Amino acid sequence: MRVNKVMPRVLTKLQIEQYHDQGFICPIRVISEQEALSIKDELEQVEKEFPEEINSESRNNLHLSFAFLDALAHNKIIVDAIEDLIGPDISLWASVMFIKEPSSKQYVSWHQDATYMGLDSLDFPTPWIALSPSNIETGCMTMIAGSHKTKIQNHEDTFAENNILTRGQVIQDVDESKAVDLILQPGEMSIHHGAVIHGSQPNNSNQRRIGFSLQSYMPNNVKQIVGRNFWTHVRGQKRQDDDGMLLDRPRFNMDPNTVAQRKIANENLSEILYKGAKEKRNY
Ligand SMILES: O=C(O)CCC(=O)C(=O)O
Repeated sequence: MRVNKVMPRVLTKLQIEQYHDQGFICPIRVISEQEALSIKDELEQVEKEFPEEINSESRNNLHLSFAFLDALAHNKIIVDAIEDLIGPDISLWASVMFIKEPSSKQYVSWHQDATYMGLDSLDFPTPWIALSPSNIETGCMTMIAGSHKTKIQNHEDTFAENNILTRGQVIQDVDESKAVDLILQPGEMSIHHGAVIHGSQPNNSNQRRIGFSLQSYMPNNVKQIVGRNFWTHVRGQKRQDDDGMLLDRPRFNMDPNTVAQRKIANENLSEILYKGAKEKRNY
């Protein structure tokens, strides 16, 4: 999808072209480093306070339980950048908090996001916001430039212990000569295409690597065809799906209304992501 706008809101014309040509752009400053670190502090506070709600296996759709993450999902700079790429009617499908603990073996194998998302399109953008430094030492994302132009590749489910993808799904033959590391400071984001091949290495540093992946923002014509259509409305005209609902926004952390909606949305998400899989993990 190409949205030709005369005056982009946040992205430069060059960045828009890069997104279409390479399948990703980076870095884009969203909030200050200070603001990112205070979001990280709040995240670590709620991890202590509500360990049932947020933990390594309960990491999907946290924007429905915590108001400070909902605010990030609706951040004007992020949404303006997305509007530059997909136009004015925007809904969010899901979010994932990707945390790699210090000196841990957790990694993400080469994959294309759109493979198991159950959508009738591969063409949608995912912002990934760094809440701590994301670099080669901490295990930043690496993208294969231009790989979004190929079709979805064969993914092998491995369920490997340290692979933090749902199925541990792997694409075997990847042209690593086109690999680009996405280095981000806290408060910066990258945006990647639903079909770009990417992955990330373990965190070899003594600090956590935390990225909030808003996966993904879509225009209203993209439909969920495996599960039900649960969406968070973000901007513009509201979606009208007859097999789902628009989710509410939390008014405060652990708003019981949206915590309950998150449970339903996560059950739906799990059915979609694990459709046809031989095993099912808790995330
Ligand atoms: O956080 C990571 O290392 C991987 C995240 C990812 O694959 C994604 O956001 O699509």
